[in-house]
Amino acid sequence: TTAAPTPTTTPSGPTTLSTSTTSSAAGTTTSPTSPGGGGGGSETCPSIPSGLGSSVSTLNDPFTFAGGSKVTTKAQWACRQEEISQLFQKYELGTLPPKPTVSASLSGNSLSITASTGGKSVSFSVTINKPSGSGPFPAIIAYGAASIPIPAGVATIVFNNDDIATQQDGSSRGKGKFYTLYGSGHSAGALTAWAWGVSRIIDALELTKATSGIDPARIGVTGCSRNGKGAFVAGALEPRIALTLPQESGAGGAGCWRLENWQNANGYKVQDAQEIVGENVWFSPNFNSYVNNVNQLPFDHHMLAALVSPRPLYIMENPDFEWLGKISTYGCMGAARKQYQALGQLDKFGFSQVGGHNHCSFPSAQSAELNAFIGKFLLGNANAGTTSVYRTDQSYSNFNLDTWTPWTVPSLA
Ligand code: MCU
Repeated sequence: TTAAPTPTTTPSGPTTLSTSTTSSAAGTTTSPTSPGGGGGGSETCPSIPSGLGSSVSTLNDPFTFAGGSKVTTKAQWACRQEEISQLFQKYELGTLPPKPTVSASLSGNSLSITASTGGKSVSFSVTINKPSGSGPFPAIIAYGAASIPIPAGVATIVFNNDDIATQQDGSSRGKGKFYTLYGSGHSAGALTAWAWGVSRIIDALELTKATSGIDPARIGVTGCSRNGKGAFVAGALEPRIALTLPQESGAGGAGCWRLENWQNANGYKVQDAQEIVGENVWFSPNFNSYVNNVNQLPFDHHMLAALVSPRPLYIMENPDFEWLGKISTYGCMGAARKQYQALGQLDKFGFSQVGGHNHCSFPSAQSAELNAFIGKFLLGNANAGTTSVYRTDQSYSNFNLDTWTPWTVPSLA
């Protein structure tokens, strides 16, 4: 086995401003849209360099802006979240379009949603399975079908994500309703297109909240495996998601590209960036340019969790399937946890890796943790149990998280 590589630094490129912000020499004054709701208020955000910046072989420092300045406050964290979101969209996920015009109608347990923009429109519907009683209830949006047990008092909204963006194999590129609306050449990969779909479901729940019996302010999202990657990205790109529950998402979800490569260099057979872009259309075609040298990326997947923070996040992984990258997900989410630590929000972060079960079959060993997260953050029960979780049933003696995270964790004011 080899130790974590030493970071290499190359000078970063010229700092020009991103197109979506207004510039001044001093930086960019925005009220950060705060993908993760990390801060708030008005803050002068540093401008985002147009280039990739320094190559780094360890996990990128989430607390340093691409331009080099440090994140020391929660308001700056909100700026950094906006930067991280733009970088993810540019190099890996593809662009999340702005909100289209949305209309919605309820018929029984079916919620029909129409999204229109640029003279085109698409419609899709989701099924709402509600507990008995009048509500309003919190709800969990399940990609495909829920493969976690949903507790009493919580509705399930079944989202046919494949209808929005197909994920058959490489030939699915540009297929599905998202691409009907935005064009088959749109940069978004399927994960981004599905997150867009989740946002439209929440738009529709806001429009119908007087009659739906669902509280749009208490929405969770889940999915397993490929759909777990999807649930994670939805939580990252949609700040109205109150609880993000990715299950066995593995590479492209809870795993880090750099750690997957490290595992493979140490004799494992783990899904990595090069393989993943050939297998399916989850990512933007723009990502193809970086899969042979992931050290160029100005982020890794611990920073997908940065976008979710400080909103609650509970990640379930299964170490029995080597392909998922058990050390990668454990290490990557260990780095993710440091971001919640910096925010003083460790009780909103859970990572739990427990084996002894099939892929996407929820083990009872995780029930107390899952119920604590759903109880506390969707049902409003403060005494639902402990939600500060970082757990594996494995032992990784040759893995040292600190060598992979050679940055200081600030206490953000
Ligand atoms: C863990 O998610 C994926 C994985 O990325 C793929 O390589 C594999 O083919 O399928 C997994 C999955 O979605 O299983 C249902």
